Amino acid sequence: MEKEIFSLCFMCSVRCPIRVLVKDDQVKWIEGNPHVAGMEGSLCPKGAAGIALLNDHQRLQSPMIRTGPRGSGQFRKATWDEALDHVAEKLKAIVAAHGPESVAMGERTHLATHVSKTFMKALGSPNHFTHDALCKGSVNTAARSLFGYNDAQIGVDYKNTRHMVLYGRNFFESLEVKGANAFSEALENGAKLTYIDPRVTVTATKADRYWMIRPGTDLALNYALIHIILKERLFDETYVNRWTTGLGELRDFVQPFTPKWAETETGIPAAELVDMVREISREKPSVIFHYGYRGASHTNEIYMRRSIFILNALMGSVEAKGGLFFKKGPGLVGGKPARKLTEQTFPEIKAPRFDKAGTPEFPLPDTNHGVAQMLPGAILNDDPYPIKSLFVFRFEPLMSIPDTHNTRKALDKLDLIVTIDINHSDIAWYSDVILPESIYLERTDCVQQANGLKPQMFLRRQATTPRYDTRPGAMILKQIAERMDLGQFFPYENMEELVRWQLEGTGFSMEDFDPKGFVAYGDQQIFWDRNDGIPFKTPSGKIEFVSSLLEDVGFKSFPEYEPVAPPPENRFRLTIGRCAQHTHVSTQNNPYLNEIVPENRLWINAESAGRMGIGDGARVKVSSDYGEGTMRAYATDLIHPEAVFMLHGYGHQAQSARRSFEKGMNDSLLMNNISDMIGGSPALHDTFVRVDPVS
Ligand SMILES: Nc1nc2c(c(=O)[nH]1)N[C@H]1C(S)=C(S)[C@@H](COP(=O)(O)OP(=O)(O)OC[C@H]3O[C@@H](n4cnc5c(=O)[nH]c(N)nc54)[C@H](O)[C@@H]3O)O[C@H]1N2
Ligand SMILES: Nc1nc2c(c(=O)[nH]1)N[C@H]1C(S)=C(S)[C@@H](COP(=O)(O)OP(=O)(O)OC[C@H]3O[C@@H](n4cnc5c(=O)[nH]c(N)nc54)[C@H](O)[C@@H]3O)O[C@H]1N2
Ligand code: SF4
Ligand SMILES: [Mo]
Repeated sequence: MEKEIFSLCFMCSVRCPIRVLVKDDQVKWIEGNPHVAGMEGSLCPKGAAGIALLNDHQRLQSPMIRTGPRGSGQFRKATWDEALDHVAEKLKAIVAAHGPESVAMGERTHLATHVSKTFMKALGSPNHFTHDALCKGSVNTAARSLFGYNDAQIGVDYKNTRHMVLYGRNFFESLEVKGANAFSEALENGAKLTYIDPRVTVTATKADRYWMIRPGTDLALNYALIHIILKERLFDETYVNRWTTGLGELRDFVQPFTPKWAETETGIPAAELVDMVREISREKPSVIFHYGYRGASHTNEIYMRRSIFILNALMGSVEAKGGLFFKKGPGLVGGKPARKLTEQTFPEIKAPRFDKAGTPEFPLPDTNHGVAQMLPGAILNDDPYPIKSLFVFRFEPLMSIPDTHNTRKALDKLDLIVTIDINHSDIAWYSDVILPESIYLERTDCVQQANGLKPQMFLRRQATTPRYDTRPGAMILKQIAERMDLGQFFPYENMEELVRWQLEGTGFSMEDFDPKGFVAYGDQQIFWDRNDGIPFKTPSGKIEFVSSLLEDVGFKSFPEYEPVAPPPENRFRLTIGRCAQHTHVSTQNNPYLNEIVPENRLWINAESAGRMGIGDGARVKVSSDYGEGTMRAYATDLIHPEAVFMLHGYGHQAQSARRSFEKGMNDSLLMNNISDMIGGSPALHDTFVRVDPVS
């Protein structure tokens, strides 16, 4: 008999709602959940390849304990009891000798993150960190500096917008299915798209206006846009007067940044800037300057992200239909959110975080997430104290933290590396113990609290029995904790009990999720009153152009603009990004997806390539001060001459993932590990590379 199960995809972390058809314990079909607006059967290529992951023999199949030198790939299979006992025993010894703060745990935030945080709190270590800083740390801090809310508390009303501006937000390749469908509908209804990227992406081909910006100069562009808006009084005066502070300072600051000045810095004609601003301001407040994730990532990224949010504020598009909105939680409609294990009481932790987030040295990054890229430095320098053990849970430090050689050197200093993964990732290959998690189709997961215009909850539900000897991560961590005598913080025996515990007091039961895969606290969209009712969480209760968050710790709201130097001779600015067919570093070994995009190529401007004797498809050596490798070139006039571009996530070193082993190149090998020390993002685009033909 065929069963229908509503669940959540996890081929990437967007977690689209899905409908899974299962017959005889086999997944026959996966599609977007038809009951969820914007999904209605849609799935991206990665989501569709979930079935290939389920049946892949080249994923992790059982716990493993390392037998040869680290990185040799020599492991023995172990039973769960053996592996968990081994981890607990080693961990006890490390905690006894070096204190609980010598243990760190990194993960890509996921539904069971409250379980991992609980594990670390129970252990007594402050050193839980997520991917957040690597992905959008400076976006998070910029949002807090203006609104008092972080970016995760902000949503985008794509469907009703009249004009969206994207700064390297490659919306139709770096996908989020619901958003892409909603914005496609807006485009069909006549909305406009302005797209800015040194590279012609799929998104560029759908834009009404495309600017091939000189890489790294988005900040200059925005200062000029603000200059024009203020000079021509194109802003939403009622909104700006009511809800912002520091307009005078902003006006004085942008005075020198004329369109003509910006043309020199960005390469975009001054007249086009003026046209765009006039056009978009006619549609205010239903417009979006998208704050993005990646795109231009430099040591002053905080100011670029702030400039994007400021443009929204000037258009009055913050908390507007067709603009940005603050996500509404169940409390606003008299409901209660799902419980989290972290709500329990834990022993006090006195040690500072390894990354110093929240200390005077690095005051502003979000301490809920920490700053992942600080880990290698902390380990190598025993700063602020020795780190001896790393737990990795759905995270890949070797490929996702810049400067792989440096990260590997740091990992070499550790006494214990434990990885909970589903794939033979490079970090699993480099670990001492590998604990395989059941994939998303094989496990029930923690509740997803989905706040938004309408607060809802979603559930990931087990669709099939696990194919191999794997377990859900929330069970694995509980079972280690029990062996450390910390079992009392994990009040469940299986995932269903954990979900039921989370739902206590919400008024919903697990069965309520059966018909549609989600439950809603109400059916009305909630917008706050733009005249008088937007509860900005800044000290002034307003949008702070002059930011108390920044200034209170000695940073300027409007520092002097530093021009972006072109690359030195025979060098290019390394830029990176994603494609629609892969998730970061996770899916390159998936049988279907590997077939579609098996390797990355180096996009290089055709004229520069021609001058250097590099033909399209030729092998090239790409090198920087940090590392080097070879790959094939894609010589094209679709990229700015100052930049080269490669997809992130290739050049895997784990031999057991045979399809992706040594295919293409790992961008992290080339990158300098430096950060925006205000916002917290790594400056992923601050590295220049040499490109040489390989004879
Ligand atoms: N050099 C460089 N670094 C980057 C970026 C870049 O473009 N270039 N991008 C940054 C960005 S935007 C982000 S978001 C981060 C992402 O960084 P990561 O989170 O490290 O990358 P992912 O590929 O999402 O996933 C990492 C690991 O999760 C495993 N995994 C997948 N599904 C599951 C599961 O269900 N359970 C478990 N236990 N494991 C699972 C995968 O096999 C993989 O090993 O990287 C950042 N770092
Ligand atoms: N298919 C797919 N979709 C995903 C993901 C995935 O792994 N795969 N990951 C998800 C995650 S975690 C994230 S963070 C988002 C990332 O989504 P995006 O923020 O859209 O990120 P990227 O794919 O890294 O695309 C970055 C773009 O910035 C351009 N760029 C480079 N330098 C500059 C510059 O100086 N200025 C401007 N304006 N542009 C520049 C690059 O050419 C590239 O096209 O995607 C999400 N969606
Ligand atoms: S964007 Fe694609 S891979 Fe990511 S959750 Fe949605 S369907 Fe799955
Ligand atoms: Mo990300």
